[in-house]
Amino acid sequence: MNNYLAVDIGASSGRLVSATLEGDQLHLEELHRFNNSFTERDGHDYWNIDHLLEEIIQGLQKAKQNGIHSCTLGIDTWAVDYVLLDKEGNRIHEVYAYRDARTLHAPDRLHQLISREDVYEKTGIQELNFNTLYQLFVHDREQLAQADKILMVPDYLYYRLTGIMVNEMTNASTMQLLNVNTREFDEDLLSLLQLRRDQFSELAEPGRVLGSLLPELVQKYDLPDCQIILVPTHDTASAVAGVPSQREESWAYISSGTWSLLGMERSEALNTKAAMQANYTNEWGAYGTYRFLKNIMGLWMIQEVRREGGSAHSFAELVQLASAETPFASLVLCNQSSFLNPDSMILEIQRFCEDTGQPIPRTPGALARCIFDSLALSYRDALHELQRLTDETVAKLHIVGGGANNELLCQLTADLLEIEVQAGPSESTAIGNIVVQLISSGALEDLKAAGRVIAQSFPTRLYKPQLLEGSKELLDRWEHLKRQTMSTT
Ligand code: ADP
Ligand code: LRH
Repeated sequence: MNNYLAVDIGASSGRLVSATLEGDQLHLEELHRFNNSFTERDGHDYWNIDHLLEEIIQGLQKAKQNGIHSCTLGIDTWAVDYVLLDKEGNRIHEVYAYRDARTLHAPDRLHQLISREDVYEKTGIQELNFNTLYQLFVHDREQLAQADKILMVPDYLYYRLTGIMVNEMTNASTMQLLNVNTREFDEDLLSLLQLRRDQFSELAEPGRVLGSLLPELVQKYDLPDCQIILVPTHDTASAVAGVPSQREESWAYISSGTWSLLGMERSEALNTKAAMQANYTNEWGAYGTYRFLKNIMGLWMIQEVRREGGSAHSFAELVQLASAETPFASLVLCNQSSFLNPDSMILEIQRFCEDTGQPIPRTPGALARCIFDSLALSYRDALHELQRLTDETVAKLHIVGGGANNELLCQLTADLLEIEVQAGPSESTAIGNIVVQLISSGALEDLKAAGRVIAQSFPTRLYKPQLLEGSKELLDRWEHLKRQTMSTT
């Protein structure tokens, strides 16, 4: 039986999973898991990219120890971060983490040279100050000029494993440098950054067989014989390919991890002015799809609260503690930039509540409750915007990713959005990575068939909307909070 391996690295953790397909049943086994985080050095935040490579090698060694001698392998990670390489293929800088504060004001500066409207019309990508476009805009000019090639993080990992360089499309689209009409790099944006097209590699479609592991790595570390397949290397692209939807009814998703990415899969980009004003994006997906979605601050907020508390509670415990708290006691506007990378998330949440005259959440349970309530209210706004912009009515919302384990947040989402929520699988990203390998090898026909197999193979939980007492007052308070905050920022 064929073994399909997925390396899936999110901002908070990475894993290597192995899968087999038996009839219509996909079996998944996690072989290796590790933490991921960025660290601050000399005032900047960096990823430890060498550590990630070591973890991938360790995972592959475990695969061989588990009897996997030959397999296919795909890699996905978070988006927007990049690596500059010299002519010899060596990295010429540490890899900045997208939350690094150096880009906070970059959009305003860049848009003195080209308008926001023009960039959105070209790229269809929402403005997030950490997009590669803005990161490269503030990157050291000399290093940029020296760069022979610019790869995204997963492209770099593929390169280190195979010696082959490509810019995989789904992740490349998050650079905000691709033109949605030509589906190539936009020359105006490249020249604005003083970059040349040849500093990037070929734009490659997911599904392509890239090559094999470098023989020296196989020998040195005793690795399995792996055929390397390009998957949707942007984790969110893989996550959406891993949704258990047969793509029939009108459905939307929340890819719920470090970020909450709420949107729809579409066959065309929607880069209208209204979409730009609502900050909706058109990221490229597998097989010509687009993810029309919005970034919502997500579970990063609880990750930070947990970390500051010395990781004394598990995520499941924090959900339990939150469930025992008074609902909707204090609310925060999650997408405010102050929550992107504060020195202390706890203090930032407390400051927001104090400034807006709300009770100050002080315990882990109260903080968690405030975060989950506020996220669910943000999802409500985003779903309404999504339906308005696409002129579609969403019949079902899939929640995938680690956040699908959060029963409180899933139920709150069903109640506030007044929609059926199907939660799971929590490993949809690794699953999406694998189904593209299955489609590539001919074992599955397309994403629709994949959705059916995923639905049959992994248990999910259905949350039906329940009537929320006092929802009118709550929604009035939420609207008031938005107006109040707008007038003070
Ligand atoms: P990423 O890929 O962005 O690193 P994941 O999809 O792995 O993120 O999701 C991680 C998040 O999932 C955690 O921050 C946590 O909030 C949530 N999570 C994971 N397991 C549980 C659980 N058992 N109960 C509640 N929440 C959970
Ligand atoms: C989620 C994610 C998201 C991006 C962000 C940088 O992990 O890839 O889709 O916006 O990280």
